[in-house]
Amino acid sequence: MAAEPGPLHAAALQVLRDNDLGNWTKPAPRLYPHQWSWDSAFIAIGLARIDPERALRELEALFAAQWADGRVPHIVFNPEDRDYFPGADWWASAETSQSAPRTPATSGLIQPPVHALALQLILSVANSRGISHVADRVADLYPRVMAWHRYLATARDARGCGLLTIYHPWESGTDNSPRWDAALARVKVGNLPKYQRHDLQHVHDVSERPTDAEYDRYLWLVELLKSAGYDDARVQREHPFQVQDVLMSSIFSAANDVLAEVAITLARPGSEIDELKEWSRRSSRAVQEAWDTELNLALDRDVQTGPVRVETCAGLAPILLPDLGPELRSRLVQRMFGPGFAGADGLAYAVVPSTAPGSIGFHARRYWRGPTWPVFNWLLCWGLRHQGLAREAAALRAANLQLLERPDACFAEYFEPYTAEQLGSPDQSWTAAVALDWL
Ligand code: 2M8
Repeated sequence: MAAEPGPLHAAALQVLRDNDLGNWTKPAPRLYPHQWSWDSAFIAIGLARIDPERALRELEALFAAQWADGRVPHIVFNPEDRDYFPGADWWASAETSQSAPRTPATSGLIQPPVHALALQLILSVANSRGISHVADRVADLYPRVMAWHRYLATARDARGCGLLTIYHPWESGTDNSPRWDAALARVKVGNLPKYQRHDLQHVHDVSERPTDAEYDRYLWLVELLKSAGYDDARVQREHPFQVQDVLMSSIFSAANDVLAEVAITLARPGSEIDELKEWSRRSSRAVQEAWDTELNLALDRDVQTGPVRVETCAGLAPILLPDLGPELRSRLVQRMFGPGFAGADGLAYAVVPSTAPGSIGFHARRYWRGPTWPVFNWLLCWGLRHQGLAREAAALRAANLQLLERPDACFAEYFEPYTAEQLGSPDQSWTAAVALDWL
């Protein structure tokens, strides 16, 4: 007999219910009032076994805002909420690009493509429970997900090298990571319109969020993308921030492999399945080539200056690759659980922090510069499980659940790694969603 869901499960579900706006879910009650791309994918994963129809609606709402060129915007704006900056007006997507939908308003950036993982889980739940109307709607959504992957494989990897290029730290999902410090430092901020941040009003301590100097650069990069009409070919000619992202590329490799399985279940044409498998192999190869034997991590590559030598959780992303060899697999496990990450001295729980303690750019409280993100740990667990490393996946899952079970954890956005203090927003949807999946 299956165990009854316990109080953590009930509390996690309540967070998702409270943040639910009908067809999509806010990432956080106040800090993030719109729909975010990869948050929605993780939310769909958390809901898939509980309510597969609602989980699918989350993805359908997101893909309804897909651009004509296939990109899935990182934010879909809620017209009823103006308490987020930069809002729809700043992005001016529809005014700037023919590809953007007229409505709803969206940003012009992307985020990592975890959506296929959610789609596959929903399809398998629907098929195993005989919920044919959900399986049919997965088949209807599939071409949009395929178009999204095609956009990434072509526009974001114009030379077909396997590494996807990002134009802004916000595209990486690990916004304020030391991964971006050097590239961002080179950005010369021009004539930026005056603006007011809203994020600082929604956290206890402003030092947990990026600095104003960083925000100037973030916003200036958006100005530059707008002046290039959000057009990939133009952006790649002139944009000062272009980095080949190993996390994005590893996720893409895994997601193509998973989407190929969905395509097989849906009896899609063989040519399409072959194409997905080729994109998966290509990215996997390139990420494995980005492995640095000194730092024992995969390194992003700045298009202007070469490998970015920092030690962050993104460097562990090859654990997601479907065709990883045994040697790299065992190095990754050692690195992940070793003294640089989950095995670091003095951590409250043996979970993977966002930046290796003591390495360049590490800060225990700052955004993506040291704290622990349970959602990122979930991704690593997914990878470990798919590598057949069940014992390691179970250990990482257990440590994360212990952290989330603390009475004051409140499904926080991120946690201080030494004290387990909750940071950022409480009641963060994706933290609740991955807890649901783990439970
Ligand atoms: C954070 O990013 C947004 C900008 O997109 C922000 O700081 O305002 C990141 O953690 C990102 O990965 C996440 O999707 C978003 C919403 O949770 O918040």
